Amino acid sequence: MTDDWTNVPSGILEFLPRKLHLQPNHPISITRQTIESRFPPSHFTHYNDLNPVVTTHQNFDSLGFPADHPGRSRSDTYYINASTCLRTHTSAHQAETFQSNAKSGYTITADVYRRDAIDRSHYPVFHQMEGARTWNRSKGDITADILADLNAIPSNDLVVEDDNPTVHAERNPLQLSHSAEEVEAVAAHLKRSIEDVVVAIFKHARDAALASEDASIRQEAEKPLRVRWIEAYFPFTSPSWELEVFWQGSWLELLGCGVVKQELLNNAGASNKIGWAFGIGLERIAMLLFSIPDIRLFWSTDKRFLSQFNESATLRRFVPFSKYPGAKRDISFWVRDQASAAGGGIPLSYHENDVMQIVRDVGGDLVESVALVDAFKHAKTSRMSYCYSINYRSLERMIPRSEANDLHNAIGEQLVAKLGVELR
Ligand code: FA5
Ligand code: MG
Repeated sequence: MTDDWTNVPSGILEFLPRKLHLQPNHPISITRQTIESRFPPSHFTHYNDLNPVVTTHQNFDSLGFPADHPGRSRSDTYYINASTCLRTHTSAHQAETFQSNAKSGYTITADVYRRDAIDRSHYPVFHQMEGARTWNRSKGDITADILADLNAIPSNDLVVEDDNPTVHAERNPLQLSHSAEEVEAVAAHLKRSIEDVVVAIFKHARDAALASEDASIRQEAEKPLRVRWIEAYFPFTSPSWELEVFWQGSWLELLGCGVVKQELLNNAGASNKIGWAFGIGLERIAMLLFSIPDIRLFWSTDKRFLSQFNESATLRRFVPFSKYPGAKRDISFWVRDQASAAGGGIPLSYHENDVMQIVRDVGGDLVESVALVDAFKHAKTSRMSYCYSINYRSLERMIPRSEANDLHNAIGEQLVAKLGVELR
């Protein structure tokens, strides 16, 4: 099953059975249920147990990703072998679900896997929810039907910044087979549906904040929510958008969405349909909902974390248990030049995500963050030097200094063995 394209470490495979989105009283599961409740079973099937191992056809080709798209590279995606990977997004299931789903809409919630940076909001496994809704075009003029469905979504008083036209010839084009009128209607239905989710989420988050004993938290919750639509690009939708919220001083991307490419629907045997799709990151929503400060906490099995969430009670903010001190250690190394690239599985080119993976393999959840602090080229040898600062901190206990040193030394040894670098 494995081949020379395989790059999934065994540590990553251990996440597959966890299914946090199905674990009772887990914040990811509560977040899923909160969003699903805005997409009623009259129109939506909710899929929650699709296999994370998919073909590269499902994850990329069926969605129109070009052959040279960077997302396909072994530095970004976990491959089981050359034709099979761990899904990098729930969109991997769009084509098959458009084909098999009996209702006009669906949601798909699932764990997704990406080789990525290490910090408080990035983890190699996270959860997404895909949502889609279609209308049957063979019925003739369907614009009126879409607008009737739009009016059935509860109205709200959320003010959303939305400065761009629905369609823009260069930046966000209409598809050839669509009329401007249909797409205006589909886009309006999409945006209202998602705004309805955001209003529901933030109503819970605000109620929880207002119940806090901390006056500054209550005060912050009184401020109006700032939300904006911006133009985006995805190979499988056009026009496309992202929704951002202003959170703790900066804009945070919550989701991507758009009008589904007709080719994808045609290939799924649904050529008579037009519709929208979105993909939302559940950890980001859950962090806002419960004010959870670090993405690693979702994987904690510590009772002090898990016991704080109850799906049948009013939502409460997470109260951090004591914050243990961290230990920062720098590591610097020379990257060997191309000419001396050795065999033994050492990759030909240096990629930062390979460093991140080694740090994760050795340090696991004891690593809070990894940040590049310095990079320069040697004037004579042209070799590159990199320095990373690794912050070791457990969410559950105090890490002794000697343990941090041991981890740090082991990471250095692995960098030498697996990437062929020379420690400085
Ligand atoms: C996608 O994954 C598209 N499949 C979304 C989509 C679906 C577009 C359907 C159009 C139609 P993107 O890579 O931007 O897009 O991820 C979507 C969301 O997942 C982000 O907005 C963010 O909320 C979340 N997300 C992405 N990367 C991470 C990460 N490393 N950690 C946590 N959340 C993430
Ligand atoms: Mg994005």
